[in-house]
Amino acid sequence: MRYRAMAAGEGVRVIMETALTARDRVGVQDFVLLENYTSEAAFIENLRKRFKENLIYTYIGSVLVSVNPYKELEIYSKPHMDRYHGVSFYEVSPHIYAISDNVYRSMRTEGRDQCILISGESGAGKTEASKKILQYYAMTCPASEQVQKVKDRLLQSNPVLEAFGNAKTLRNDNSSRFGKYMDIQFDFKGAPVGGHILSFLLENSRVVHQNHGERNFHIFYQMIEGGEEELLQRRGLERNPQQYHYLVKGKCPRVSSLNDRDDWKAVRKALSVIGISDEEVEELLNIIASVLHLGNVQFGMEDSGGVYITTETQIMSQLLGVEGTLLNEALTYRKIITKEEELMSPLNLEQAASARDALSKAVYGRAFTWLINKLNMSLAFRDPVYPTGRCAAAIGLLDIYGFEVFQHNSFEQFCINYCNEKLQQLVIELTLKQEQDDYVAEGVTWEPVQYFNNKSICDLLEEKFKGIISVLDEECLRPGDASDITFLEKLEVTVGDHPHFVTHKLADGKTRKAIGREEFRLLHYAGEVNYNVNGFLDKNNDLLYRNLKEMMCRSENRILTQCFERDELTDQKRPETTATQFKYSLAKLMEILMSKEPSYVRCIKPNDARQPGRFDEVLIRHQVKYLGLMQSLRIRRAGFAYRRRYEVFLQRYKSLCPETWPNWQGQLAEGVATLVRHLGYQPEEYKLGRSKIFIRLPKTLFATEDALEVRKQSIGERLITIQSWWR
Ligand code: AOV
Ligand code: MG
Repeated sequence: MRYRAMAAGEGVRVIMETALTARDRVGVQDFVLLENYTSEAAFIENLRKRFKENLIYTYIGSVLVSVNPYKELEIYSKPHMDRYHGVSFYEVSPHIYAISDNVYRSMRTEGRDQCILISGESGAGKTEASKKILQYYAMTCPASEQVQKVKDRLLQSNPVLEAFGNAKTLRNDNSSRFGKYMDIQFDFKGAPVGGHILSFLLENSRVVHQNHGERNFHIFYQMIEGGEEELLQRRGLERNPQQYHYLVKGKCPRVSSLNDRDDWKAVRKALSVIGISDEEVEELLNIIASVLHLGNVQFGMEDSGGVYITTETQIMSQLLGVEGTLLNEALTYRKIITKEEELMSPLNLEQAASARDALSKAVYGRAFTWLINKLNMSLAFRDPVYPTGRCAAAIGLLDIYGFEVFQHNSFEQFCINYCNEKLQQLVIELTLKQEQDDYVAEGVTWEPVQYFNNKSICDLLEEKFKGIISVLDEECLRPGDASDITFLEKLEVTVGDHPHFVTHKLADGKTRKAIGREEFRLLHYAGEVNYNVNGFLDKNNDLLYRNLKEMMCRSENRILTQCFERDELTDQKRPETTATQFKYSLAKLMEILMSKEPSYVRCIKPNDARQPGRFDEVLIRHQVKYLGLMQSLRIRRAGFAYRRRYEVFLQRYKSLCPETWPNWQGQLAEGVATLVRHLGYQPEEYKLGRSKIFIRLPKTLFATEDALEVRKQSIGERLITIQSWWR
């Protein structure tokens, strides 16, 4: 064996065995080092070994794979951060901090905007990962007093966003119900000086309805549980979520993993750190309270068929800042404007309930947008010397709602899964491109890899004129008998023969039992989902009756006046539908991400029970498959398993060759060539590119690595523990 040439004296076997046992026990820290890299079983086994040892992070080249431990690990302290600060990516064990640091250093050295794309299904750990990255930058980047303020605001934006935008679902007690892309802006010294948040499609239907076992947005429960007595009294609220229809539809107002009272305190503090004034907080809480009261509005039926309100509305009109009579009228009548006249048409019971719910959704949804704008104002980069100056570069963090499948899936899941489909597409395109570019830049021949491309599913969803969203919009705009069912029928005609679209109808006229008559099934990259079309048209239209809008435009609540602007009333153009707005915002997001240097965190959920220590192989195998991890590994291993920049390789192994030790004075490439010749590398085992060495098989690297251990032992140097390299 090659290492024997360098090994001096006794103990070689012992050290070799230590190395092997460690590798055997904790697996390899980078999947590219797996001998049997095409085997899914070997991949999962490696994940399992590491998970068992609480090693939740593993690389595939530069991609970080993270398995949710569902328990607090002692790996996120300041000393841990320090260990990764300024240290080369591969010199330390895999960690979210290593990725964070690497991205930061790339931004600093190349001056190019970066982004970190975090993906994985609901509950896999995306939001936690994004928070850890933010904390890392807040703790390790240089800071003046001014910068400290920005850091605090960046950090405190999280509790606020989570309170208003997250909720308990059946998949995750703290599930993100909006997509978030956050830019952290840095100055020329590398200090964070500002930030900007883009939010995507908040699931505002949750305000008025929650499925069994789910909750409304956290903020409602936090205010009810944690709000001071006087704060609740002034808003006519009782300290009991059971009193509010909007809070108990899912029949679980309390969640054991959440402490609403403590979270309330944290949110109040965060709002003030962000710079939202006391008056604004008051107004914001008035809005939250008004939504709770709206949910309790009940109607009675008049003999004429019209409706009247049977519940008290005074406090609600005060909170909304609108006149009581106007509010009562707007909830029971609809204004119709013809060329000749304006008519007030009475609503029936069903229409009145849906007008009430539409108002609640609009009020909450727009208040959320106001909050994001407010956060952005607070985070805006202001250069004290050059007020119009630009920051040097930015790091973007993408944390969206993960792919989700429930027993009952509706328009919301359709949008969320569409978003995941787009992100997957981007990841495929970018990783392939990055890899290809690396080979071309280094002058090394690229060997193409077969891979699954989900572009055709994205087309099925969003293609102009014939995609599902187009068909949906068409039905939303069509006057007359358009309904959720006619939408489904149109889909069958338009996309019925698409390989990723299925309904209950079989080609031979028989029925497929697993799909309901009001459902269509999409074969997503991540799995099959049946969508029930009920409510698709309404949710896509998201209409608010004109008189409700008019009323809100006159509100005296200062936040609501900013949310409902009068221009909206005079604007003749029909607003874009929800799905189309979402499609445009995703296209814009993709453009932003494409313009930046991407890094990836791929999150895996180990079990559905959310328990620590449980490694559910079937569930994990499924995620490994659809996240395309084997594919990423194959692409990464196509040709060469391992590659390092010359300086990194030489620095690590120079002690193994008398000519490169202690310092190589010549060209880096020559130094590496001399070193590997001395180590006895055969020509077919490696290639030298322009700035990197490419090694074909892991065993070559293992032998070199073992030799390094032997040398360190034999010359009595402090042993760099095998674990630190292999973990
Ligand atoms: P998600 O963002 O991927 O789901 P989260 O980041 O909210 O998932 O993680 C879900 C839960 O898993 C958290 O509330 C923690 O309890 C736990 N968890 C995740 N990562 C870690 C970690 N590194 N260490 C300890 N516990 C962790 V969704 O937003 O639903 O798609 O839409
Ligand atoms: Mg999340």
